[in-house]
Amino acid sequence: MHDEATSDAMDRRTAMSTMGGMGVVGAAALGSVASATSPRTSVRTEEMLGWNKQKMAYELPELPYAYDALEPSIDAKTMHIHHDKHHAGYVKGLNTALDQLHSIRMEKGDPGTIQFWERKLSFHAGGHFNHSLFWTGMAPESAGGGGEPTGTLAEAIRLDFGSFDKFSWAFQRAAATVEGSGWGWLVYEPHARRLLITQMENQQKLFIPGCVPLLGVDVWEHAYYLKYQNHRATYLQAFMDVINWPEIQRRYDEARA
Ligand code: MN3
Repeated sequence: MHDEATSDAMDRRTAMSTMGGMGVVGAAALGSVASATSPRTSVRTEEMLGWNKQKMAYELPELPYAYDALEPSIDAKTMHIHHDKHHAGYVKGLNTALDQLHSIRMEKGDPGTIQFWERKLSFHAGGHFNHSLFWTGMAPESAGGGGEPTGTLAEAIRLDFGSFDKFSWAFQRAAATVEGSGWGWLVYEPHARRLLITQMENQQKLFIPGCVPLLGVDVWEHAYYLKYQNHRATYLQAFMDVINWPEIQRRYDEARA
């Protein structure tokens, strides 16, 4: 949609450092998506990120539930377009960027386009990893989606934000006020060993390097406009009803291991 213009405006240095942060931690966070309550308990990292070693390319992972499973919070039509078109587009863009950079290294491309393709790489890799975390970070209410976290994650949220309600408010406000297209995140900051709420613009900008993404909500208009139009805050409220807290707890445990 706005992918071309917005991604090109990015500083390459930011792109690469952010890419490194999200790439590594994104993959780590997806390391063992399987959990006792996850609908697909045998999913491994390679399957989740759709990395095909034979083809040396990424493939679009399937949704871990039916397209209409998150109704009424997220409608089936939005899920179809979002997953099959938008997420698929990021996977395609990521593979194209990797191919182009490979060609340049093989002296079959124009070295003058390296900055262009590095920016594409950062943007589309961010898009692919973000969405992979997004789908698996949600679950139908019938499968335990929504409610509040329990255990060590609940304790950490109380410690770092005061209470679950204060966290919920701050997380929704941060996501609601992302300028333009982007994401709201709950992340683990490994140096202070604490939780942070952060904003992300586009698919990668503003993300703090080293932080481990735990819970992300997509606030690009394509994520909510069909059902909620311009009411981003209402969409965010509904998103809280389908958060897969056992999976977020699992990522939190993995980040601290
Ligand atoms: Mn999206």
